[in-house]
Amino acid sequence: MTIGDTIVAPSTPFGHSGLAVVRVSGVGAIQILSKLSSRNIFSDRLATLSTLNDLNGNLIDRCIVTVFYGPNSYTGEDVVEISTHGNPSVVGALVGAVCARGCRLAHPGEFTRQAFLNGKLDLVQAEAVAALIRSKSIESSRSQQKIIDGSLSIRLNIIQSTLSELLSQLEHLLDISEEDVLSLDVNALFVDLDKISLTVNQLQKSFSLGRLLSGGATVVIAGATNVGKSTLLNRLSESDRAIVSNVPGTTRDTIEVELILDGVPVRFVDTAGLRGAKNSIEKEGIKRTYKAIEGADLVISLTDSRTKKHFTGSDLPTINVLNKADLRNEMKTDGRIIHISAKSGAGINALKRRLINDLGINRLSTEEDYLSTSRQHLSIKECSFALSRALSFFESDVLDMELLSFEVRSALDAIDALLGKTSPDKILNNIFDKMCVGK
Ligand SMILES: Nc1nc2c(ncn2[C@@H]2O[C@H](COP(=O)(O)OP(=O)(O)OP(=O)(O)O)[C@@H](O)[C@H]2O)c(=O)[nH]1
Ligand SMILES: [Mg+2]
Repeated sequence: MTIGDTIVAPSTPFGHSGLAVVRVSGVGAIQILSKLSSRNIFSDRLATLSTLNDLNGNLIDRCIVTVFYGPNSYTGEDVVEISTHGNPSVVGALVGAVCARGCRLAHPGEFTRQAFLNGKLDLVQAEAVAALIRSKSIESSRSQQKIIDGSLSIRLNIIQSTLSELLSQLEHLLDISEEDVLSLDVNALFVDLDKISLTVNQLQKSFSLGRLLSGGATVVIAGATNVGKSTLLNRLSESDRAIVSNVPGTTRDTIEVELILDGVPVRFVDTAGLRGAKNSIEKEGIKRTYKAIEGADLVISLTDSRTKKHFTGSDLPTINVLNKADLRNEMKTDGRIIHISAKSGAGINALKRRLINDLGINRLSTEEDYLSTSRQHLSIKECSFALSRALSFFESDVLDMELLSFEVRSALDAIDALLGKTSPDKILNNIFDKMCVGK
């Protein structure tokens, strides 16, 4: 290790603020701090007021510095956190002065990558750090915080160690005589594998809810022209986001608004009304409506009269909504149709409740652990497939130990990859490069 492996980055966003934090990590972190502050001794984790100067002795700022000696730091290395006044020039001068002392600028996510490489976090926890920073609701951040604390890793490590144990038993049996193999308790082996398979399948199923909590859902409002789609979007978002008029064909482009429903970010998309389009601009608008429907999780099919049909051109879950209830003076919900008045707001809460139910938001719990990235989902699926192939061998009269051992090894490899024990650089780059600089 050289001082050049020491990294620096602002950990707070660029701009004017009360405070800004600059983080330095690596073998030279404390030596650099000593040079900037002309002070040699810093107590571990004790916030200390220090005057920092650049290479030419010019004042940068009077700052609060905190030193975390490795390995008891976020990255596992010596870390210095410097709180300056929140001014971009001060932050720039400080980062420049640290680099002038031999440090280099950190890549996005490099502090967390370092923590991962030093065994402070596994890959599932590192992904949760990124998801926590991106999360749009307190429910979602709490769920990621639980994963950072290790709740999901504990479950995955139990699966990992049980599979390792089973694999070593199987490999041992492959090495010994046939009579000894015959003494194997096949039933016990089946029960153990079946139990792991059950847990793995539960985790695999958790992905749809985990993705919902962190990534949110998209709801498209579709229907004929003039039924009140834009009025509904404005009502839901309590804004004037979309133009409303009694001229059919007012909305041409898709218009998006994001709301948080019980902790889940839901993107509502207002669309061009569906009808035999009169001109090329409207035709393009309608094409975009269909494209929006393709990428949605649910459609609100809106109409404004009992005599008009609901849009049925999609296989997605659909909520049929009858608007302009104020004109008919009726609010009852008949069957699966929800009556609303987008104009007055009547029925909007019932519509929201139905959305929360039909999107699955009401099944979310911050007590549960969810897989939430496609990478995690892919690994757990591989593990689940390998285990179900392994279990299928027990249906034969003679248990093929070699094939069984191969599938248990595949299941174990998938869990190791999920935890980041065997992840190639390409996958690591993909995860850490998407994180912020300074994290
Ligand atoms: N009385 C009544 N009028 C409504 C209601 N919702 C919408 N309107 C009116 O219906 C007309 C059309 O509303 P929009 O929201 O522009 O309809 P749209 O479906 O977006 O229409 P396009 O963009 O042309 O497809 C406007 O005059 C609205 O004021 C409602 O609940 N009650
Ligand atoms: Mg409209």
